Amino acid sequence: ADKRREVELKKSLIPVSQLEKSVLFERTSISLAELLRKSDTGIIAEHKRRSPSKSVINQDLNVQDVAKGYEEAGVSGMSVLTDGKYFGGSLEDLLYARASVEIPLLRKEFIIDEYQLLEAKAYGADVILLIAAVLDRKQIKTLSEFAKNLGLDVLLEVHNEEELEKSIMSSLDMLGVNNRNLKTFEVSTDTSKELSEKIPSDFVKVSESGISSVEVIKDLKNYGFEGFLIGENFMKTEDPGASAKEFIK
Ligand code: IGP
Repeated sequence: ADKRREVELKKSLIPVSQLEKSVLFERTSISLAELLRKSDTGIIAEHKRRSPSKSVINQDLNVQDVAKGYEEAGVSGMSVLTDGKYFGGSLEDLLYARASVEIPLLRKEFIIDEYQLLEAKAYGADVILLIAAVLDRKQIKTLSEFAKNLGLDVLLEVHNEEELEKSIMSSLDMLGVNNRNLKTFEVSTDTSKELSEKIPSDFVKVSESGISSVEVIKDLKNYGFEGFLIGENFMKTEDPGASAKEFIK
């Protein structure tokens, strides 16, 4: 309900008609799913200042430098946290990243309303995240179809089999398994491995969170994963781009 009110508040700040008139609304999105299918590096590097599980990760860097570093390293895409309350991000972060790089950008946010998808498009995103843990099937359908109509790719995130089963539908491009248990904050890439065979092969499989080495990526590739969402492991260093490069070379 809090989130709704926040969205409503924003609505009164920037009317939909104005969002739709923004320059970036006309920009042709790049499909991250297609890049990953072409077996690109597969790394989706995240900009994350802080998190509920770790508090401060890195407050000192500016998002433009982080974005440029990631792009230079050769990542497939970048995830930008726009949630302010828990992660210290903002839509401006997304806009600054868009102004700095060409790679596909994921708006990382708790999305519950179509308005947030219009914002994502207007601030330069190519991909949006939907989290099965907080949405029912009908919401996932409405939101993913709305995103597809805006030309955005959809990454649907699950934690378990139940969430996966209720979510499978053709308006999704990528299925992400979050290795972090949102209740206990425990992280295990076994979650990805366990769910991998239950994900239909027409979706690009993405493994999210707690990925800390190239070995882990190699292992996950054997289970059919083509995308690897990595935040903390890069952001905790002074030069996230250089850290990403270590995973790609
Ligand atoms: C990145 P990590 O452990 O590499 O920092 O994780 C990303 O998967 C994580 O930030 C994340 C997330 C989310 C954040 C995954 N799903 C949903 C906010 C909301």
